[in-house]
Amino acid sequence: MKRILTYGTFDLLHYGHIRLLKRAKALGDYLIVALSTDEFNAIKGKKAYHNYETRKLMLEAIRYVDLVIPEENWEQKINDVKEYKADVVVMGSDWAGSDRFNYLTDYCEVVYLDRTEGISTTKIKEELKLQEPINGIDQIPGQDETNLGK
Ligand code: C2G
Repeated sequence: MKRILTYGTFDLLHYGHIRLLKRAKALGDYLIVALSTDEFNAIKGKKAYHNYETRKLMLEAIRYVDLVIPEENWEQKINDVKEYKADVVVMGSDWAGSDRFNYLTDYCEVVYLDRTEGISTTKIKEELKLQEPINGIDQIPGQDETNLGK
């Protein structure tokens, strides 16, 4: 059984995350996601919209994910690779060549998959800030003001 390990915050889950997880799982048989805790996010200078438990719940609902473990610091990766017998660590290409991951090649294969362009948690947050508040009535296509409530 080929075991894949990946790391991330996975806040406001979007199709870039899903595509990464799908392609990571396709490299093996078992996918472990080390999910950044809220405390580690603070160290990374990130504040997730959803807390760790919620982000974990959402990841565990994804068919490609077999196990979610906490990512609590930058230094745990070698132990994770050994403890979970990971054959491959997979990250998106924004991490390609990073000192945070390249040293792991002494312990396992390291694969960087193309990052999905056009989507990010930051983009979602920024664009939501610009949106007009929804008026609370979901307009059914073709429905106009005259027949509301009939
Ligand atoms: N990702 C992607 N395409 C996007 C957005 C994200 O492929 N449009 C990938 C990232 O490259 C990463 C994973 O999805 O591999 C999770 O992304 P983040 O939640 O932003 O994770 P990050 O903050 O990069 O945390 O120790 C490493 C860190 O925990 C990684």
